[in-house]
Amino acid sequence: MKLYDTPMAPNPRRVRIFLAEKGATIPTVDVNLMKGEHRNPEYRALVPNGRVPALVLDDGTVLCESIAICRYLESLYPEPNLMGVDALEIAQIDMWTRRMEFELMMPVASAFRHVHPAAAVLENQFKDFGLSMKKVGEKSYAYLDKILADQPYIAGDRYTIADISAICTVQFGAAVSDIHVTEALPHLKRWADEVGARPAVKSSLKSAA
Ligand SMILES: N[C@@H](CCC(=O)N[C@@H](CS)C(=O)NCC(=O)O)C(=O)O
Repeated sequence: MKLYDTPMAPNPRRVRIFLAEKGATIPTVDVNLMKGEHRNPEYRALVPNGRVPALVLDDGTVLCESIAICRYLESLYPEPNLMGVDALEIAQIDMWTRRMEFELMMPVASAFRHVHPAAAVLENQFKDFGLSMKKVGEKSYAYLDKILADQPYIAGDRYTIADISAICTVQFGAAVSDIHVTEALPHLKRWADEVGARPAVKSSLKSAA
């Protein structure tokens, strides 16, 4: 297996954290988005939508979409379980993961892609849209703060892929989208400090070449 990865981006980082939590390592190939390597014909031939991450299996099968990749890896490396053990828990973790993707990752990523000067190589930028997405992201942070007042982790009482999705987003938001977990969000801050201190989360930070 080979993982096509990129250092700073939140989606591939989800897969790196997932693997690290399981104590698994697989070879990775870094794709430099800022240099447009994901648009090279060789990469497009492998991954037609030109996104990262992508997992190439030994028989040449290509899996895209972070959660689909994690689902595959969860089957290969079942422990520790990060995606649910029974019908209800699987559904609940999926529900929260999808919320994290649509309500958190999407606005926070859009705030970067449409506002940050460095993202101009990736996006036809509409700054007003990006700033409106920043506000949507901030509202989602406030919503999560309320959720985390009543439960320790995003999907309930244990750490899961939903937390991995959220911590990648929150740390990305602080780094490049100017969205911050302030003292006014004490429950989100407690969660971000705790999850951010996990060895798998810390070790997954890679700097760009
Ligand atoms: N839904 C996909 C999203 C993948 C994605 O958009 N990845 C970004 C990096 S985080 C990317 O490849 N961007 C390339 C581009 O913007 O052209 C997933 O969950 O993996």
